[in-house]
Amino acid sequence: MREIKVAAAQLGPIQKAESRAAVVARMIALMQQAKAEGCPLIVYPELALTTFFPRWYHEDRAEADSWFEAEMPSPATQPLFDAARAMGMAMSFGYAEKTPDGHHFNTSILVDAAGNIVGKYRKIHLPGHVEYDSERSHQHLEKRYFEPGDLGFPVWRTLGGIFGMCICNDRRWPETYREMGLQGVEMIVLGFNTPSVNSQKGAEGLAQRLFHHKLSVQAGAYQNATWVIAVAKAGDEDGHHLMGGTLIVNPDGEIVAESQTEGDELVIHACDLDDTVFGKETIFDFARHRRIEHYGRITAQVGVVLPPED
Ligand code: CDT
Repeated sequence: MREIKVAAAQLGPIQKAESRAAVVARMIALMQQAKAEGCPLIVYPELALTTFFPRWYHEDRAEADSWFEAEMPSPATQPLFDAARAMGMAMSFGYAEKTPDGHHFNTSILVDAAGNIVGKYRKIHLPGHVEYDSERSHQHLEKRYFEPGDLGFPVWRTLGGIFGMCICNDRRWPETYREMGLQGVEMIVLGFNTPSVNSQKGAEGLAQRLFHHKLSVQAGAYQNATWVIAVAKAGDEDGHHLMGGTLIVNPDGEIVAESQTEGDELVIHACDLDDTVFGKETIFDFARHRRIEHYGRITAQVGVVLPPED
């Protein structure tokens, strides 16, 4: 048994005018609760420090840089790192990263109980658009503000297991999980900000969005025999609603714990990393059962799959 009690720390809405200091205070309050519950690991959402700013159009890139952290720990997050180290808590959270050479990524980090950043992931699947789009009910400008991640989907041997990260839209793509599954991942932590309506398809509302979210996360967990911790930023941000749906999913693809609110809320479960072993040694033993040579030939032309050559 390799049990790790995880706190999925859903954050309620963060308004545009709310300071990072105020958000970090909320994050520390959740961490104190998680510590009191006996959790050594707390997981926060995507872009945890601010409102979901890609909904706001900035013509001037430099102006948009105000949403980014130029270092980590940054001045605003130093109190979070100090609190985590003092409590001996490991954590993961997402933030907008500006690198010293001027690149911009939607990033999440994994920090061990001593406060060392042991893992970094940069979001690969960036949804939305680059320019202001008056046809949409709301803007989703991730493609404007971020470059696709350049780190792949690594895994890290830490906290007594094999950990991976992805961010929000990544969770809808099977290859996200499979990349990490092929490296033996035992727990994937991810944060998300998902508007509860589709900006281009009015009929797609909260119920369908929650369904697709759960479908993706549960399938990814099951098909790769891994735990998945999926953490929302939820609620009404300046009139824009983000769905909740924070989940802890076991390696059988079952939801074992989920949020009940759209506010700051801990979702806790004691996850046994050894629960991944059965799936990895049986139906999803990739080394024994995958038959890549029979899958077909994928040509350089994207999307065209040809039958295998004789
Ligand atoms: N943050 C993020 O990636 N959200 C997307 C919304 C998709 S609609 C442009 C998601 O996949 O949940």
